[in-house]
Amino acid sequence: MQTDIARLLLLYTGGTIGMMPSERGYTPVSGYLERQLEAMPQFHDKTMPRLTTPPSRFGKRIRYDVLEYAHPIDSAYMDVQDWVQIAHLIEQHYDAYDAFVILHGTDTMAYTASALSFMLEDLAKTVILTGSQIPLSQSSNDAIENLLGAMTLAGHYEIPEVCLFFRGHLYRGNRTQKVDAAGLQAFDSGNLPPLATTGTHIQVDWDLIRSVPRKPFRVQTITNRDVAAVRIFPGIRADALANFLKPPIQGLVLETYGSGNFPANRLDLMEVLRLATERGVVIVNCTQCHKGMVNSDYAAGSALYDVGVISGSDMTPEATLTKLAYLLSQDLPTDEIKQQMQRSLRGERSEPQNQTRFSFRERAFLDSVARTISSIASSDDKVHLERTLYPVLLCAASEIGDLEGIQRMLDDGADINARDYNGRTPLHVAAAAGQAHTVQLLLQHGASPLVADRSGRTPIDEAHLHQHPDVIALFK
Ligand code: ASN
Repeated sequence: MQTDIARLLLLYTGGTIGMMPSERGYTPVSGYLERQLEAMPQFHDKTMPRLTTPPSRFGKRIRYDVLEYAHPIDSAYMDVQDWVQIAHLIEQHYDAYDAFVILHGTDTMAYTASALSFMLEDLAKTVILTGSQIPLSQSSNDAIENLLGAMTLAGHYEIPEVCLFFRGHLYRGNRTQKVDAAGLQAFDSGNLPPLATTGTHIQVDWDLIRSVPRKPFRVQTITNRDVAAVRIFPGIRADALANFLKPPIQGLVLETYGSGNFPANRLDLMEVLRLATERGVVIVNCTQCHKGMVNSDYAAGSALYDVGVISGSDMTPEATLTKLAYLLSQDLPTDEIKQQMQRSLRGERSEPQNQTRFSFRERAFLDSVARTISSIASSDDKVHLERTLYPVLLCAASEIGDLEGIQRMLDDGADINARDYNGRTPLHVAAAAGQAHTVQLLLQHGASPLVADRSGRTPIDEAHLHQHPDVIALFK
């Protein structure tokens, strides 16, 4: 296997991971982290002139530079200007590196991840935030595992999103919340499964990962800090709520009970909300619960919409607050901000599903699309449709082992080595899914086991990675 090198920028902003004990408790120490990494064989191969990891089992090394905040901070000190600074650092170094890992304290990591996800527009590279609950300076820690996991994912996979990696799970950053003050499983993403998990092997859920944008990357900074969040509690005073909504506040995250319920019988509170929305304040209803979404199932919740509050669906308060700040930082009319708040911009909220959704995994769906293509008479349209759809359909059919469907598409002239948007061929997909009969069929029809996908992996690598001995045997 040839050794190739991924270039990674490791940005250290602070947090427990690089802290040392002091008289007043743990505190970040400048320069410590880089010195420490240089001395650790997992993070630096001493035969290499610059910070470089040893080759991974895919034969890839990660060469990285550590860029440290002038004064690394506890993430409780993070402010809007820090988010902007991080976004600008990524922008400055965007072309020089393949991926970015940001070391950050856990306390406000979910806020920074959410804010960055909005500010980094049309991001085409992997950005992963991580940190730890126990400092690297302690002999037993979660720092090594988290940092190594984040670097491995960033160095091997092209995941064009702002992610957060912790304790073996890669999450979409704007879906995360800190859920444990001291436990090592400190983060969770209540409304979206992890994008990837690491363990004996790495499992990436490509169906969840956003596709690479077509437009060039740019940074749109957050400059507006006229936003607030208020957690409703029984007995809340109307003037307390009114204080949260006073000018210059322009956006409020209203954290309500359960599926978006509010004490709607309290006319004093309802009046405060109505007056604020009439003034143009954007008030978004979010649940206090870690899982689930707001809806109009109860009268106690739907009354809010009558006074101009909008639904935050299943967004976290962290994502809602930073999204409000991001939208308010642009010169947009209030109606446009409200519309965008109710749409997914970076996968931070689930799209409404009032229509029946067809899954690419359903045989009947694949079959009907493939049949429609093959029945088209005009040759120009047909060639165009085939080129666009067959690679995706073939990959989908290979994942579920739909031999008949694959055969029909091949008979109809589909290219067996065509790639989907991740550069993966049907053979990659079948090998990863352990579909031995499909692998056999594809090989018989001349599929190549040696083509590399966008992350540099061949179908043979996939079979090894996902440990499918029957598929490995076929390749041999
Ligand atoms: N107070 C620390 C921070 O957020 C907590 C941590 O990183 N585990 O910076």
